[in-house]
Amino acid sequence: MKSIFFVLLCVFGLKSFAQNVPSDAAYIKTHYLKYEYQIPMRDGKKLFTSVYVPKDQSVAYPFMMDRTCYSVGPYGPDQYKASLGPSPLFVHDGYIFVYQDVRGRWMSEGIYEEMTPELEVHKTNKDVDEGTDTYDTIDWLLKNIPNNNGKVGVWGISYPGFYTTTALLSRHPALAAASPQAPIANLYRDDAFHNGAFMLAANFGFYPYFTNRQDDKPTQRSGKAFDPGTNDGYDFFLKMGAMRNSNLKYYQDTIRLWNEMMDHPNYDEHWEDRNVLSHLHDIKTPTLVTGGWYDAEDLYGAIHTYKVLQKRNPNTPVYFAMGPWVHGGWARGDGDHLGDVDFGAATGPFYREKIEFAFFSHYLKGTPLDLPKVSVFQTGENQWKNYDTWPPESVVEKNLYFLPGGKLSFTAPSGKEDSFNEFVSDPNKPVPFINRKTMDMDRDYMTADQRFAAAMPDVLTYQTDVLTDDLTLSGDMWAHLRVSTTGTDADWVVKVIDVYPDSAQNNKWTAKDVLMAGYQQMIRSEAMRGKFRRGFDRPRAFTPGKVSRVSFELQDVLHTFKKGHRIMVQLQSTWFPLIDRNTQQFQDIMKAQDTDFKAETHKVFTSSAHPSYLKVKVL
Ligand code: PG9
Repeated sequence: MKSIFFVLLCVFGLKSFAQNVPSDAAYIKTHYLKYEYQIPMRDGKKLFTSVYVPKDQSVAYPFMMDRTCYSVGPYGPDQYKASLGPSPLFVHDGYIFVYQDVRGRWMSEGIYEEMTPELEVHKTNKDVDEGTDTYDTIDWLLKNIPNNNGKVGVWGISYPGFYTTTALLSRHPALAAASPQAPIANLYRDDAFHNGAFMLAANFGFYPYFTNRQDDKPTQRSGKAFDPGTNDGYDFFLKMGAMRNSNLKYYQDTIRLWNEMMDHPNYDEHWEDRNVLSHLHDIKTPTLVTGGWYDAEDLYGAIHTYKVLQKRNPNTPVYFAMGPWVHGGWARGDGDHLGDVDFGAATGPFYREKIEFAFFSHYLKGTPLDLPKVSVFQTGENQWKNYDTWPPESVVEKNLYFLPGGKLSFTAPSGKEDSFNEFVSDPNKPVPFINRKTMDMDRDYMTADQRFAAAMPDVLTYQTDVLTDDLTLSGDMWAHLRVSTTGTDADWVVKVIDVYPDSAQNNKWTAKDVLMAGYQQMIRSEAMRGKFRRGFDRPRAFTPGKVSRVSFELQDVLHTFKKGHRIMVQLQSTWFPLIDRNTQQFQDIMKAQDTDFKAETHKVFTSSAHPSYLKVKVL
């Protein structure tokens, strides 16, 4: 979803691409006046800001602001956006809408930094970051835009979600409500890497288009998209070979932000500077954090932004909304299905009206609010659930053990034999992450049918007996593996799957060539680059043949495996081209040569001496 399509979505407004949501373009032209400003920041740089003001000046209005790196276009006082605000509800209720190009992007001055490092101390006017830019912007708006009611709301999705989180760091007294949605919290754990494995498909095509300037010269010109000449990413990236060839063959070191990822494969100061979570203290602004259970980009960011805000600011109202959505899926469409999977409810309209609009209307206009702190959609059961905290306090931790014979059970292994499963992992013949040709990280991969992978010799499959009762997983999961390899590094991919019974019927969304009978719906998946098992900042080689522990977090879920279904876990060591290939030799993979990629034999142990299991939270 981070492909050019998503960038276009952000530039021209999520809703203008929406299904079933009529564009407000005509209403906006007749009911709002647009103004454009260059707002001076404390260091003198000017940020380009569009302001849409209701023509009806009989009442005072709050601000709704979106700070973005994806352009506030269209530019020109007579060129209007086709949609304003998080949803049409805001347009028709009346707000002053503010859109700002962040520092160094598009028509704003300054130099752009990926996920601007935030400062804890600001000694001089040169000490600027997104928090100070937001503070200066709010101050200017309050003084220069007439007929405002003195309250500011900020919202944004993904990168704009990060700018919403950093708006909280402004700690401006007029900031009355904020909603960081799928916010990047820690770029290393969100969009760039997953437990040290590089998110290749998501990032490769993004940066050429995203990079429309690398200087302090405002421009309306967009970046130039890279044309791979194919939609077959598996073939394209396999032919590209080692990661260093991305520059040797295509980018020629011209894209700074791409090189920043190539140059920092380990978690280091570069990434700590791009981890905003440590700054989320002394926040007074009521906040609604929104995310999607099937967000392939910033799932970590949504969950951890909520958890840290709520834990470190106990006296501030912090709300959490998670639905069965892809990245940004709550902002458009009905949210009633994803791929072949039917959620049986119009989750999108419900969220936009009863959660998002109600939240901002209360804190910016004083309307009554009856909103639980936590609103989460329980897939499988297909119902909204409300709690005071997330995860719910009533969960019980249990271990789901990988057993001999491909069994998965809450009963620990007992045999004396040091049982294991083994497979040859060949990075030159990697397991595909999706069962179709694509150059992108297609958003439906997170719930896609995994039957295409189950039959592969380099995919291990473990599954429970048929469930005799419904079983709900709620909260985070951890994979605790005991493994060995003949190499000195390896990736470990764990996929948690809901296996439908043979009696399952197709639904109206089921693709024509798919049968829901026996469907293997992925509900959570994660990769771990084994050399980081001691920490993402301290890579360690495996000793060939020696049993090693590899433990890693899979992001939170809320899913009911219905009676008659099975729980399945698939385990593999390549997942291509979602993540880059591991040479399976202990080295800096970003600098590896094509000849470094070697097949190795991996073992996953399933014995009482070396148990492998998922630690899950059962509701
Ligand atoms: N998740 C997208 C992104 C984040 C960080 C870097 C590049 C892209 C986004 O949608 O903004």
